[in-house]
Amino acid sequence: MEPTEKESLNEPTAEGSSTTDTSAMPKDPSKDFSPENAKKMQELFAKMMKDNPETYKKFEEFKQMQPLLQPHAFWDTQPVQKVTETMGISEITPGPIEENKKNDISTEPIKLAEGFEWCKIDIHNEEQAKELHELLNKHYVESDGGTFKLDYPLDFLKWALCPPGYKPKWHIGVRATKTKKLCAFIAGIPLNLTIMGEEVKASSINFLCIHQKLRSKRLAPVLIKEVTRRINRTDVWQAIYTSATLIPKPFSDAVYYGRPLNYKKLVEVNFFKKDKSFNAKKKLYTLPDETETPGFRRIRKKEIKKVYPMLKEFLSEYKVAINFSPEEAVHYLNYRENVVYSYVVEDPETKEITDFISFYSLNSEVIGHDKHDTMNAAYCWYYCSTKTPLESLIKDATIMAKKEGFDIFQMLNIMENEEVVDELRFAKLKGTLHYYLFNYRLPNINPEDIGVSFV
Ligand code: MYA
Repeated sequence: MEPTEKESLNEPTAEGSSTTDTSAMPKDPSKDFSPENAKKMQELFAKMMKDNPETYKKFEEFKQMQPLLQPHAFWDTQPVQKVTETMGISEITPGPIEENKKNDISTEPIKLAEGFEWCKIDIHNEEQAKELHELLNKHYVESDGGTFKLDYPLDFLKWALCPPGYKPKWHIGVRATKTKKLCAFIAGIPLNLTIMGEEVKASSINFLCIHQKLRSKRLAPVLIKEVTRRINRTDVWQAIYTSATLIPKPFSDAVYYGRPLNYKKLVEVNFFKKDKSFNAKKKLYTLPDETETPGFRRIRKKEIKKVYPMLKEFLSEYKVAINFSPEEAVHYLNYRENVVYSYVVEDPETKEITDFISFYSLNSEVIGHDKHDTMNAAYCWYYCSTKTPLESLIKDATIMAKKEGFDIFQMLNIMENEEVVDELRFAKLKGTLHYYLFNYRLPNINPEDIGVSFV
């Protein structure tokens, strides 16, 4: 606080000075702006917050949401929840924010800036698939310091973008008219959700990417409007998406956990900092060579049929969950080398399938390292358990991931994941992933109420 302001604030009023001598009275702490008092007030506030974890949580949420109170030229025009709606001022009834009709949606593409044109990206066309792969590898998500860059192999992209019933028209590219170079992309993928018990036909949006040279030119809103238009033309009005960027307005925020599988390498690539306890930690993170649950083994394609009803039942418990069709379950959950790794527990006596767990593979390029080119990460995908405790299932998944050559097993604190992190020696990683719904009102929910995973 500036001294002038402090002095003027502490000045006795004309009225006060003429009637009472306040010099002997203790200062009103709310008007004492001395550094000592500020420190005291801070300590008092911290103690108050510690004594009231619920209030503290609300305060932290509020602090985090501060940027959302700023104007958002694009998002303020879209049917998404406003931050003020979920601050507990009024009750929220889950449901669509606006109702529309397909025929009111333009059949014409949104206008692009001069020098750019829309194009369809056919991932099954080798040339176009390579272009997309190159755009994403060069310009998609990288870690803070630029040390790691996610690497989406073509097989992975085909799997992620083309589930049964996928819409080729929702894989949208932007090219420079002159050079025909692909410089931006966004993908819509159909999916069904269950939100608070309601079945919602929706889409998920992923792989929004703009060439670094074209950033901050308001191209992202144009891509988002075009994918919205194309999706709306098929009579779908809701979408789910995640992003590390905070925009109006997440319905939940999840954090990442990582279980080192190859601790030495993770330290060498600087994913974990080396400290005095390196040897102790290396020992601590050692896993058994073989899985421990009797009957834990790789899934056979025909067994997805058996897992499907179990998984559907399991996911129906979550407030926001994916609602797989049988065909989607085969696509997303079957074992695919280098893409998805899926396992079941077969009861050794009854031969019944009782549990299921899967993870997907997503490696990062390690930039500028002389010994390592990639860091191989396994990401927890879907699971359901009827007999085996989740802790044992995830432990066996980490053992399999280690055997398959992964360096780390990562997961968000969605589903029941947080329950096992301490016991299985997961470390909290940096970063938050915000979960969003488009055109759907929903009170804030906890990550453990989410049953949708993203790649
Ligand atoms: S999340 C992955 C996002 N991609 C990356 O992080 C890759 C690297 N970054 C980039 O390529 C660019 O920085 C991007 C922004 C493309 C992200 N989600 O063009 P701009 C808003 C939504 O000048 P750029 C994923 O793929 C920003 O707040 N909006 O910005 C899910 C501002 O709006 P406003 C975002 O930096 C995507 C405006 O864009 C994001 O050059 C889900 C500025 O535009 C973001 N991640 O490009 C998309 N980042 O002024 C929404 C910035 O209002 C889908 N912005 O604050 C919605 C549902 C649509 C379908 C509905 C169907 C019913």
